[in-house]
Amino acid sequence: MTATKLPKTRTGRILPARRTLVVVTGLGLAGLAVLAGLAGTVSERVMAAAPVVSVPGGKKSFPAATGYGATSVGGRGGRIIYVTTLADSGAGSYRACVTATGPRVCVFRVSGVIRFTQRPPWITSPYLTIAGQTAPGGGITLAHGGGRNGLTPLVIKDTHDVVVRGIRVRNDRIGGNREAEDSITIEKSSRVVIDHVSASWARDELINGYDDNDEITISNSIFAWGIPRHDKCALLASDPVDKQKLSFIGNLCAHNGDRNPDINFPKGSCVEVINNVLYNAYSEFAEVWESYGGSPVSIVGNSFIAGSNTTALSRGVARETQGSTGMASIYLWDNAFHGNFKHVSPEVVPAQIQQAPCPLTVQPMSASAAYDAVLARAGAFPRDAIDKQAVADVRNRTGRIGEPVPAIPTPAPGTAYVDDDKDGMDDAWERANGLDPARNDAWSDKNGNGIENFEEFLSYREKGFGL
Ligand SMILES: [Ca+2]
Ligand SMILES: [Ca+2]
Ligand SMILES: [Ca+2]
Ligand SMILES: [Ca+2]
Repeated sequence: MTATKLPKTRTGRILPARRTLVVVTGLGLAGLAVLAGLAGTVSERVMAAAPVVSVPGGKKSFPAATGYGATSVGGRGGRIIYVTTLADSGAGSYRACVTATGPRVCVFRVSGVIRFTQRPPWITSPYLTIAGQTAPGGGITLAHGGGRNGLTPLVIKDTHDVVVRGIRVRNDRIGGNREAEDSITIEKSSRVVIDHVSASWARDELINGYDDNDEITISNSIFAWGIPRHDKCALLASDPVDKQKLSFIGNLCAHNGDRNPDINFPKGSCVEVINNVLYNAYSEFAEVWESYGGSPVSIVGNSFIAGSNTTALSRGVARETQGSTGMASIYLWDNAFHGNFKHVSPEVVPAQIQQAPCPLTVQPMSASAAYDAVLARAGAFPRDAIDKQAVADVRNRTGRIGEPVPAIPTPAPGTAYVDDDKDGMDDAWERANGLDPARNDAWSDKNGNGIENFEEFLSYREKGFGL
């Protein structure tokens, strides 16, 4: 076969004959120590040039925000609304905060499980920040009560500019009439950030983008243990209408049979799957679909790691051509594969492209550095028993899909910081930083560095968790 007869990708940018074998050699000593004793290789076939990075401009949601959602306004400049009860509804409830209108920030004065006994609240009004980092003790977990209202606990729908950070969403398994549900659904919304969130025990995806979303970031989160036999990490788009920009960065998917993640977007989309740790898939890790025109996607610096449910037939990067309406454009760079499975499935090769479909929004870490970072810092802090178990399972290559069946851990109680001026910031921290503990100065910028006092306070809280 001559080179001129080899099939080109749709973009015509590369011929399979130009494939080269690149062995990932970027493991530092720490990474090697962590990976010591693993079966399998740390290698990858790629036929690609190093990625181009272009960090988007504009004011970030918070200093560490990354990805296409990073300029979400969230609740900046808005009301500080206290959550003072774990009750489903009423004054001081989470429901009252998220269903209020206008720019607003939910600040938690309690810790524990907020269990919805009615249909969980939908977030449909824009300019909202859920600041789980403010909670005392062990933080906040959203759950549902099973039965007729055992529905997706966190729904962001028909809205924009929503930032959700530092909470857990743990569907409960109780109740006999539960409908299929996600842990988190983002539907027909734009400029949404899900960051340092943990989700488990959904009967559909742990996180699911549905319909016409755009400018979405899902970062630094833990999605572990969907419920068999529909145990799925992330369906990044379902039934997309228009092209989308979406970033999936620094997450852990653990103990989910497939959709780790699932990628099915129209042409012209910018989709990036960067620096994630993907553990113990059964049928598939990442799946790239073509039923909406052939997804363009950059899959960069991820670790694909076999667990006890992974078999020699499991696929690391898969291309799904059922209902194809156009070939996908798949850019692979610096991914690490550990264990005996089909690392890059053969059907992927004709769809591989030499350069990322869109410039990456972040400078990627090496897969091994990302592995360490994700295991150290992903999820909601302080970590609860489920996240600790998920992370330990990755480190030890232990655990199984669907097991164990835990009770939802009850976050430890704690005492909220003193905040007599009710601006959401600890008055002692205010004094230490020259702010006014007798006045709401959440949205001014005392030190003139371009970051509002309240966002600086949230960063301080996160440092207290070791983040
Ligand atoms: Ca779903
Ligand atoms: Ca204060
Ligand atoms: Ca103040
Ligand atoms: Ca500042």
